[in-house]
Amino acid sequence: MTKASPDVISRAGELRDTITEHNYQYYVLDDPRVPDAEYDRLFRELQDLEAQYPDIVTPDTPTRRVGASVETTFEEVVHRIPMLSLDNAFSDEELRDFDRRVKDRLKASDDIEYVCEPKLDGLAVSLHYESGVLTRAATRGDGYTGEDITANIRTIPSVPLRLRGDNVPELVEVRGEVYMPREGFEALNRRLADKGEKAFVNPRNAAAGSLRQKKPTVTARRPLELCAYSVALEDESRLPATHWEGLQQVSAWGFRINPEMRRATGAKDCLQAYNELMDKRASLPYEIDGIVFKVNSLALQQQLGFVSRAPRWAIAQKFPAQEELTVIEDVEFQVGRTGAITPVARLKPVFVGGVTVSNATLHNMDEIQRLGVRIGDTVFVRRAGDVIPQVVKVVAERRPDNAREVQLPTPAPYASPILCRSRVKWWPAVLAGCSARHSARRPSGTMPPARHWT
Ligand code: 9MJ
Repeated sequence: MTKASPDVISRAGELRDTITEHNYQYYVLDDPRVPDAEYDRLFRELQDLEAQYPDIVTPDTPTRRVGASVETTFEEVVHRIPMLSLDNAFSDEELRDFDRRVKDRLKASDDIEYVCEPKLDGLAVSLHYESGVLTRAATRGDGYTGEDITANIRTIPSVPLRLRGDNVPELVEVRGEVYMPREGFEALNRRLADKGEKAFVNPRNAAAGSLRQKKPTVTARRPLELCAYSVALEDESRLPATHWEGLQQVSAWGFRINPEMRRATGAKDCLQAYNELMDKRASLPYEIDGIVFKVNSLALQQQLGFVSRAPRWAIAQKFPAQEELTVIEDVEFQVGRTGAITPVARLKPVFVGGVTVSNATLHNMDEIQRLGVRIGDTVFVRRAGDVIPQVVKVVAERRPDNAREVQLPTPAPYASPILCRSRVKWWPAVLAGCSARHSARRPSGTMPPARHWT
């Protein structure tokens, strides 16, 4: 093997730093600094050098996020500090009770300062960095023991393989949530549907399924992100005084932290943060299922301690659920202006995503087949953000004996339907032949015009 010259070693180091910086700008700050073509040239140059001189490869090189032959081990990992869960508050009153308990326990007369964090709906993970390099990533598991998912976590571009900055501690553990942004989730489901594979019910399941892969090459193709929300140091004397400052430190090390985080003093301010985040919920590019309030002072957190499996210094206040169960009472066919026919499920009304929903799109006949929907089925209905409510899963165990198959509308005998691969199209002339139940009537309720969602 040819030994790399000092010039080659130096150029490889320069390329690694430049590419790592571009990755940070792109994946963490969402602010790319170079066009893709330039990035690709740099990446290829580094790949070529490393192929020619394998001994210059470092554990944190950006070319090796996906190890060629490495498989995720899922070996058992005991958490040095347990990854406990959060208590929930389901109403404003329960949040006020929480704040009262905190103040009573601390014998505080002044209002308490909290950090308010969007509660991402993903999977909690723990990342260990030794001398600044990512050495181990684990799932939360039961809070005490998780699974080693290092090879999969390395494929997530917003996870730093090396901490930024010079003054990094010897051993640090960063915790956060791995999640799949809405756009990536929808693109992934489209891709799976095109291949005739089963789609994921929601972004959380998609993120979980992606992390559970044995082959990191599969995980690498999934649009996952990591958002950090806490830090623990071996050398506690290096911890800042507040959780907020800890988050700023984590951000400086190169992690994505949530830009919606803010501080609030007292329960009233917290409830205002809850309402403001609720108003923003639909417009965020990722799903959240609530807001987490954490006592900001680490000294006060320590004083409060833990009860059973949850910290006394934090609580999650939940948002209305975006998925509920209901029953399909009928399926009708809605005809758009272009003649495209969309099956619409008439549902037993259900409160989901903050509104009462009585219709949900079934998209097309392929989708009905893929889901295996029958009239009478109990189904998961999902309404996330401002999108049309969707039927995402049939609960097979709850199928009644009299469940009926969904029938296509019967066309007039003189007209022939045009059957496309993924959608049934009918010429408008055919509509005259449709029965009343399959008429072009626009369904009442929450559905916008067909052209937005067929
Ligand atoms: C989420 N899911 O976004 C925590 N979380 O803190 C945030 N989860 C958490 N914090 C301690 N922002 C345990 C869990």
